[in-house]
Amino acid sequence: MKLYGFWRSLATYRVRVAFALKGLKAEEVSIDLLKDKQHGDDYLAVNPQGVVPALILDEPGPPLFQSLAILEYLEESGRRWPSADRSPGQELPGEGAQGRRVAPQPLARALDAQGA
Ligand SMILES: N[C@@H](CCC(=O)N[C@@H](CS)C(=O)NCC(=O)O)C(=O)O
Repeated sequence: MKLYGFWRSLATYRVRVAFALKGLKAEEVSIDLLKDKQHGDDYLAVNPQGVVPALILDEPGPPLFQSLAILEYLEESGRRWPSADRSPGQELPGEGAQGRRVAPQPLARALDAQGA
């Protein structure tokens, strides 16, 4: 799958968290909102709404956009949460941390972008 997004986009972040929790991987393509790239013809061909995120599926079909619709797709396509069959406190080693570990990434990217 290919995820179009941007480091400071909260809607993209929401999808990234869902991917991390489900143990899924997507190739990420950055659409630089600071340079107005979301309104370029190339990206409008992917998402005519001109916002991120957008998700290209591995299977045939149009791109998905709207972060909550993407989360719904992940649920409906049968991809289960890693700990769905376990109670809190019975997670396998690393499962709980899997979701939490994504938090520092946008901050690190923001600091990189600012040359900090
Ligand atoms: N309801 C949409 C919101 C999408 C959205 O507004 N994305 C922002 C970034 S978080 C964006 O692309 N803004 C660029 C613009 O409005 O030109 C979703 O959940 O996907």
